[in-house]
Amino acid sequence: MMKSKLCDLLGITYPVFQGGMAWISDGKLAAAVSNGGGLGIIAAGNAPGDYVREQICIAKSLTPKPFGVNIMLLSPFADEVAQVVKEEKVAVVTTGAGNPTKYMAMWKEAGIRVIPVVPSVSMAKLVTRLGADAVIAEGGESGGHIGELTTMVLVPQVCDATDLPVIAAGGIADGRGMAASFMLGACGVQLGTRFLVAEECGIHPNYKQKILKANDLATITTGKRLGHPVRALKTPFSREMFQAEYSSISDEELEEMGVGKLMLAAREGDLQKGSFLAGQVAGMVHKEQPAAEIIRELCEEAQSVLEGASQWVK
Ligand code: TUI
Repeated sequence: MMKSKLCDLLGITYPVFQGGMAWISDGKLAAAVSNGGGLGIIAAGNAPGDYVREQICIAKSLTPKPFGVNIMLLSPFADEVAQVVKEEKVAVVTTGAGNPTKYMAMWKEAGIRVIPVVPSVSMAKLVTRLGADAVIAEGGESGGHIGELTTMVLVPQVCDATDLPVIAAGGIADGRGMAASFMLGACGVQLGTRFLVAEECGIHPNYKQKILKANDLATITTGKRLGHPVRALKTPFSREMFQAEYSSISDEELEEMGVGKLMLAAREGDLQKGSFLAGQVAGMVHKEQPAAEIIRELCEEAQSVLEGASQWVK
């Protein structure tokens, strides 16, 4: 049994979060993860408030357990979604892709547990001062929008910089990664890519197949020139995006190339034009399973790795 202070803080059985993945992490997936004892998280992504409210209602109808909503702060609908989570009294809000300062007091007053993603020590210190309940230290091995540092160097430095519980994210797909995260000082983990192939994850079958077939070098990072690097599977679209970055096209045109491509991948499985976000662990994800089984397997593996760790001490 893997248990940590995070479980008591949030009322969950296992210290495992399912990452909020835009157009992917819906009410059904979040409920399946929460029913499995982890923390399911609905992704607001670039969607409007009504969509997020609908997904919250679906999750509430499928689980009595706590779940969260991830707010992507670059979204034009971030203000609207920030109000929705307050009105719906969701248990947990995680934030990503920006600085959550302007919403913190409002969410705290509403009794919401606020857990920002921090890509750096300075952001960890800032949200600690603002009253965050925990932080997610997400390394650049992750899929989607990524920071500069790897999980291996970010997690211990964030742990040294804050007394808050730290959840490690980026590059974790199995019990070895979970055990390593605990050794770095984290008390929980967040996984995205492994949950892409959860049975309850409703993405297009092409997306699942691409993850299951991926190898260690299957991902590429684009968007560095625009100041928001994004990791995705290598596909005709992501290779084209990568090349365009080094061409003479304007930032506006480059930005425009990415619009709507996440939805094309998730809903249509469009192998040519879709953007299939995934972390570097894609090559470690080998089978489709129910979300609850993923969580159980992950924690059992981590426990056995941690129990064996004393072999190194002579
Ligand atoms: O947010 C993510 N991953 C995402 S969001 C997303 S949707 C998207 N679509 C188009 C362009 C960009 C994103 C896909 N994947 N992960 C959490 C995360 N947050 N990673 C890094 C950060 C982060 C970066 C900077 C958090 C705070 C931050 O602060 C900068 C500042 O000082 O404001």
